[in-house]
Amino acid sequence: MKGALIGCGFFARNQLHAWRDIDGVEIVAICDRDAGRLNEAGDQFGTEHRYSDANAMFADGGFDFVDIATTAPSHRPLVEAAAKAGVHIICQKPFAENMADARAMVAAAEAAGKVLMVHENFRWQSAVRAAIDALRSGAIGTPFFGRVSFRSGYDVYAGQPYLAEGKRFIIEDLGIHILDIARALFGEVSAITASTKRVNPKINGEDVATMLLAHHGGVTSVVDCSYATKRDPETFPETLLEIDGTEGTLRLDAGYRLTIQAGGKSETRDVAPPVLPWAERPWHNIQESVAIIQQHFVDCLREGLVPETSGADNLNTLALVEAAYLSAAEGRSVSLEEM
Ligand code: NAD
Ligand code: 89V
Repeated sequence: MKGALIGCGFFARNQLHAWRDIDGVEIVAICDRDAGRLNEAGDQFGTEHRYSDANAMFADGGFDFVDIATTAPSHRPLVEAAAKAGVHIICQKPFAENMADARAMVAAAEAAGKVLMVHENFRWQSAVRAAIDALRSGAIGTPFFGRVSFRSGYDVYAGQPYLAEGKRFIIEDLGIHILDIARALFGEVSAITASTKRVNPKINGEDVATMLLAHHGGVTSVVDCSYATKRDPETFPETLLEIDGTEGTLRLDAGYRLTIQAGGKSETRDVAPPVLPWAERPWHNIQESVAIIQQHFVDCLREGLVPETSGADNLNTLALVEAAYLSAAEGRSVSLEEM
């Protein structure tokens, strides 16, 4: 299976490492408008075909899928060009800056008969996955309350300076992952209430968001995110969980410790992710999930299955992001039907 990658920036290195480790997959072409980044990635990964223009790369072809690793503003034109070129697509989050663009991308891939998956990787982190699997197996009965929490003071702006520049920040960049985990755990959402705050005066967007979600299945969840939380130990980039069910409780605590209490027993497991050979702490958790989600994409292509985080699925996560911003702006609960 041959692939191409567009966007050789900060995060794409992880994607290139992960592709290199997947059996039967080869990245044969890469593209970036920035010649320095293009050549640095091309030299590191030995990629011969290098392009500054994605349309030229699509015109030359020679690959089955494209991995779009650019930031959101470029996603729609690149996804539409990929669909037109007749290749399968994996696209980074945030999938789009608005619902109209996201729906147009899903429609373009559908019309072309190609698979479109969003690189929504946090639900694929092995610690989070262990919690999802335990919950789905009924380990604590039927859940009725959940807290999905990401609080950190890690300097994310050093590696990703654009995060400090946008009008929107934490819900769009990080909250999107945490809202997606809430969907994976508790199902779809009927209404959301959100409040946001900017604590760090050096950034333009909000760096704190607290959201209350009413899920169709009857769970109420709290999704809270902060990049302004100075604490020790620093837990970046761990998502912590507290879930109450009719038969017990599940906790994913700092240090990747999963505790399930049910039937009078308490079991604690170490669910820490491995540090892959090309990974480094503290990013190893995210880096492992990149390898897992890309393997999932390849497995789906090989077996003709719809990826769990398909473009169509991701519309529901993106709708939560939009609804959260609307709720915070207007100081009211927002029904997802409004999206
Ligand atoms: P970046 O700005 O460092 O890199 C993006 C690269 O894309 C740049 O080199 C830029 O020149 C190139 N580019 C942009 N538009 C292009 C176009 N039309 N044609 C060719 N090249 C183009 O950004 P980043 O920090 O690597 O983030 C990329 C995406 O990955 C973002 O959407 C970000 O939210 C996401 N991200 C995801 C995770 C995750 O865990 N899933 C983690 C970090 C970043
Ligand atoms: O995963 C991400 O999307 C990153 C970060 C962890 C820094 O929020 O942008």
